[in-house]
Amino acid sequence: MISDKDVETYNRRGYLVVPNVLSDEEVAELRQVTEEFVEKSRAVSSHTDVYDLEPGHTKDAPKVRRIKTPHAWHPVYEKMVKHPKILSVLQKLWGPNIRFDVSKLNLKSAGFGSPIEWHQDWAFYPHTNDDLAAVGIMIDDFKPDNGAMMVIPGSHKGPTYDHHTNGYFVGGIDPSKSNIDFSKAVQCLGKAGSITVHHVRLLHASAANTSGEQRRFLLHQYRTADAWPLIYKPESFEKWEAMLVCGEDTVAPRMKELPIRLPYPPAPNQGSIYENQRDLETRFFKTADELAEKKLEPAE
Ligand SMILES: O=C(O)CCC(=O)C(=O)O
Repeated sequence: MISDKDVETYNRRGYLVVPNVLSDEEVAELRQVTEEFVEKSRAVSSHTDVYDLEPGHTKDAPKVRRIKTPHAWHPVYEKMVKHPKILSVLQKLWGPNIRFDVSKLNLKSAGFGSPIEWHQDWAFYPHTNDDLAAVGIMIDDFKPDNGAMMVIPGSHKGPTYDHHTNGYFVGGIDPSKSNIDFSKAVQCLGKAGSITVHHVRLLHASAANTSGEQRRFLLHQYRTADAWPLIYKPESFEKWEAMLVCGEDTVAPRMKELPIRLPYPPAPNQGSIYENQRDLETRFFKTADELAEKKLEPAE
């Protein structure tokens, strides 16, 4: 699925966009199931184990920001976790032994999809080594104006940035307090059925979706089998072993000296990253509402 050159590119830039991974039928199936979930969200009025809701969600106008752990709720999502083409990409990057962690589906709906502020996944779940990545499946075309994920190439080799505000972990970087050169950011664009793979230490974010087209992104977190989490204990060894998606398991974690900051004390707003980031003091992105208000302001 990917070449030696792609592996070199991934190691240098910290991310890849791989086209044509899912068939049109697989994409259509994901879209249909996702629409069914959004339809069912009319029955809820606050965040649940399944739904993270956009501000303004109502029974009549359902607005879902994220479906949490979709692989746990529907076989169409579950099947994606061991998709042979996705695993072949990861095996080319890391070798044979790979463990899944968790999935999430960020919807970023047309006209109101919320932004996600700059962060590194590593700030949430450091491990004994950093051979961890998130795979993002594009369920829609990712275009310049529908909130495609943005990354800062090469940032996976840099520091682990402060994701705290007022002494609490908020899961986002305060742009006014960091020395990050955001002008280096690039968007990960592609057709539906493409995937992104981004390194756990890579800086990434995404703007609000102010376009008329949806941007649904099914994300899976994976790691090499010899990466052991530093800040949480697996629920049971059985469950830990069951997350191995290919190759052989080990009880001998590989250690690497890496810059680590712990996500403690925990975010005042618990829940999804959207909730955590509510306490970020300075934001990089405007929400769709803020952008709409700006457009309505009379010209000076
Ligand atoms: O949906 C996106 O654009 C970014 C996803 C992400 O970084 C996250 O959910 O942690």
